[in-house]
Amino acid sequence: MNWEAFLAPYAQVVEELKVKLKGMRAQFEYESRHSPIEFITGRVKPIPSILEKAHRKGIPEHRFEDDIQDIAGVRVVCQFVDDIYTIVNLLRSRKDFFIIEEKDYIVEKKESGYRSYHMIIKYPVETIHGEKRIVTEIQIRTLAMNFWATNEHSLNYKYDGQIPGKIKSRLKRAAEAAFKLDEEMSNIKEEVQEAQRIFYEYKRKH
Ligand code: 0O2
Repeated sequence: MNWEAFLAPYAQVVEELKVKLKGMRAQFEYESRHSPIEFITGRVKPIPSILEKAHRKGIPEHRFEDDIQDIAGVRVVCQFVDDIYTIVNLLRSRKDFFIIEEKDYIVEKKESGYRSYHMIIKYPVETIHGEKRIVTEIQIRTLAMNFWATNEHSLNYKYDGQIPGKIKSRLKRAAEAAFKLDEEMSNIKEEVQEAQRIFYEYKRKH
């Protein structure tokens, strides 16, 4: 496998999508509206992680492009749960990629306690050999969901996917607490947004 050649279009997709999503965020801000996007990150899955997933799921090399759907990954982090669905609707209306699948792990959380909205898309990139459609995963989640997932991800790494039962049940409780935090914040959303608008205007003028 020539990894450099294989991964190059994935890196391009991640960069292009980051630019586009950051553009959306800026547009919300200069229209002086609450931005549903807090921040955006993206990464190309590291080679050892691709190989581990392929091994775990029994995916042969010629199926990597279609069956490992998160080689290119972009994450959109929002303040409020509602914002996630605002982003989902905006992404659904775009004409620059095709949606293959949507997974709502917010309505239906994963066994671990994980919550997020996943959108799997096919994104066309221009290469010197013509257009290539790259399968990409967009994860959309709140700050609280991101906090939980980041910590759980670290623990999974530390324990090589075998988190001890005691920590696992604490993590499940933490996931519920994070969800409760999202619910509580949603109840004062208008107040928070109004305060942020005032602050944004102040920053613009000074
Ligand atoms: P990384 O390091 O983020 O790239 P699978 O990966 O087998 O669970 P599948 O069907 O490939 O499942 O896709 P799914 O469920 O949409 O998960 C893909 C990605 O979602 C994961 O990538 C994580 O980023 C995230 N994710 C899914 N479940 C969990 C979870 O329980 N905890 C955390 N922290 N993240 C999760 P990778 O490859 O695991 O890792």
